[in-house]
Amino acid sequence: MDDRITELRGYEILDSRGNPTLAVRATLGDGSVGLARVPAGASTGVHEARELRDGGRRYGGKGVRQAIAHVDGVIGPAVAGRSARDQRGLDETLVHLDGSEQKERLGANALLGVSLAVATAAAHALGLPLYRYWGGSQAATLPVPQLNVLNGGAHADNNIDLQEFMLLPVGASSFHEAMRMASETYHALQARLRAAHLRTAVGDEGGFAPDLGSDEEALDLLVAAIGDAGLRAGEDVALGVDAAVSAFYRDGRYHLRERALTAEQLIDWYAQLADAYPIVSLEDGLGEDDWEGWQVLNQRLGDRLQIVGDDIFVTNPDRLERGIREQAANAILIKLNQIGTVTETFDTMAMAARAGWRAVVSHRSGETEDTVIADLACATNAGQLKSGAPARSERVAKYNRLLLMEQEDPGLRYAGRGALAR
Ligand code: 2PG
Ligand code: MG
Repeated sequence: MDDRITELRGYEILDSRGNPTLAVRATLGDGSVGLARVPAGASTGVHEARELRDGGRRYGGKGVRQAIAHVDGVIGPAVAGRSARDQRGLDETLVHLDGSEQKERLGANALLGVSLAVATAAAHALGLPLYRYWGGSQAATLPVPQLNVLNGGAHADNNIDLQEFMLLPVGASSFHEAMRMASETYHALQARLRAAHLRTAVGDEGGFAPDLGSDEEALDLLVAAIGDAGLRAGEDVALGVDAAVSAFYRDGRYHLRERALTAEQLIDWYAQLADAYPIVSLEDGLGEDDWEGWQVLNQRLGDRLQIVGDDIFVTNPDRLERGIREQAANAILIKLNQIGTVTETFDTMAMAARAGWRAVVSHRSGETEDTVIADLACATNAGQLKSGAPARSERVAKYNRLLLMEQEDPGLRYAGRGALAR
């Protein structure tokens, strides 16, 4: 088998918001091909690896022609002839070639496109699905989905402070049962909104953004919808929240819609919500640089909630190491494009696992039909995958990939509630 990289080509395609993004095709000596499509965030953390955008008027400055030129003209020639199976060697070369602090020189989007395209090509060359190529016989777990079905915060024009309310069908016995529970709840929620003459249009991730008066009202609505679907809130379907408050932090306070709270006050409010509702997971409860606040948050609520860091850790091993040392959380959100290569992502996940932390593999708000995160979640036995509502094809594509895997591969089991236990 000739698994040497013979060609890398970048292409400009569109993401789910109609913004340009990068597709990369890797071709190997034996003719195997791998195609990768790169996602893009909206509420991006300041410590993330930087995607390269063209600027100017074209596509409002969001074009990716420079990133493509880097794939075709810089990275391609530099890695031609390398074995596609040496992912670590490839990714080290990419990081070295780029040489900048946050991968802004060649662009994290260019680097990730190449890293993923080569991995996919290598899997094809070996005749393996990507999750088996990555995870071997150890890949055994289908993740609990975190489905964002209701939105507030910066993602919506209503009176809700928290950005994402998610369904976690922890009580299901299989992945397809989990998706049925989630979909039935989603439709029950839609019916309730309709009956109350509230808006049922959906946002970027397929969740509703009704004009509700408060976060508590949103949580009441979700609990009611779970009941309408004939399910038990907490037992069958639990709730998760992404507060995403990084952007609201200024001068020692979190400036929510109608209140300005200190970290301690915000934590008090989370504790009240956790008492009153079946919430099991809280993401980005505090800001991306509020390390002290995170410590308090984890001390106060870490024994009853999964405390997930997204913007604070940005899938970065250095930031995660600090988080583990300071016991700032007990779980990490994993986004490939926050760090920029497959190997660094695996290293971060391995570090989290060694510390006994949980990992939630995640989409971005700007997505494509690419399903690589489904394979990543399964390959690493992460146990959880956040991919939006059970609506809009770029979200459902990931869930569909897992639904097919479950039916085709008897070696895979649904993680269930155990994914959240320590
Ligand atoms: C988040 C993500 C995905 P974005 O905050 O977790 O829901 O949003 O991709 O816009 O950063
Ligand atoms: Mg988040």
